Amino acid sequence: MKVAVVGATGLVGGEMLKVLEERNFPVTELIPVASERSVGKKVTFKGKEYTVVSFEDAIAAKPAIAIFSAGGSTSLSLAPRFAEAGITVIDNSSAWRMDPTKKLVVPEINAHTLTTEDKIIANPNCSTIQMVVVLNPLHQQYKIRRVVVSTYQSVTGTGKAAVDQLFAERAGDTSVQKVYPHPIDLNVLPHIDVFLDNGYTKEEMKMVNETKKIMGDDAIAVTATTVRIPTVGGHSEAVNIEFENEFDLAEVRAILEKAPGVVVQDDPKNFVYPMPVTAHGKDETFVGRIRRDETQPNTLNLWIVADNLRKGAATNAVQIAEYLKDNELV
Ligand code: 2RA
Repeated sequence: MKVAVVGATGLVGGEMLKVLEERNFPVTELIPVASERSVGKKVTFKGKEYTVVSFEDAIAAKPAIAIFSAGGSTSLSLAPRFAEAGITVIDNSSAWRMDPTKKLVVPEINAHTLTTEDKIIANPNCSTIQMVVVLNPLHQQYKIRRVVVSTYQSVTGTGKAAVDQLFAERAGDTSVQKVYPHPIDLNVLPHIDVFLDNGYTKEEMKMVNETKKIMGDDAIAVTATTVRIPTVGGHSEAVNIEFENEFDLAEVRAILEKAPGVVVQDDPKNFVYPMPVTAHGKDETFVGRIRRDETQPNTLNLWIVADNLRKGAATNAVQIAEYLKDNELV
């Protein structure tokens, strides 16, 4: 299958290439694509060098699938052009996520809704994906009423310049370009993406709105505080979940142990719980610190960690591509 990776020179684009390779996606021809200033650069895939081409050349090459990770404005202008050329776009930006005509897909939850008519498929926000893969199986069993989530997000979610800022600060180098309004090393920023009129950030509202759309239930109340921390391995989330129905803690554990894409790491006595350093580079979502909220009925506390460049971006996109291929939708 001919596959284009749009934004191939970025942090997520590079991870897309790695994940396509590791999962042995049957790429017969790889088309790395980027904006004019990166055309001609080289990327490596399966030990071979490929030259980055322009958007126009990529459309002319007619890949079956184009995985986009090139920012919202590029997606808004170019995804429809790829789609019109018959190319199925899997888009990692926020451009199409809340468009009611586009599906927002986490394969473990709603890939079964995809058809050949879906030419632009939205990949959700990283912090939303890792939360919903854990929430969904519990929602099926106990029906979620309300979720309160606080995140601890890796600088890799911002991109390479943010990783450079963190390590430059750590090395005492003040010459590096600053992507955050404050230092990030030895600091915590309660601020991800832009602030909106309601006092929340766009990242927080993504968690609220995308969760309802992916899980297909507008009645789930979600409130979020999203925070950037000086780590690179993945995003962590403290999640408080109130259910309509009673639950049994052993049954919760059993449900999560069986949940696709989820790994339970919950043995606090032996210091076993999910962490960014252990989730880094992995495709799964890790859950631990599974315990009852003792302050009110039917309420659970969890700690969820995933590599945001993997399940939060590249892995989820490649899993969508795998579903399309396996079900002959491309
Ligand atoms: C972040 N959610 O971590 C973003 C990346 N999509 O900033």
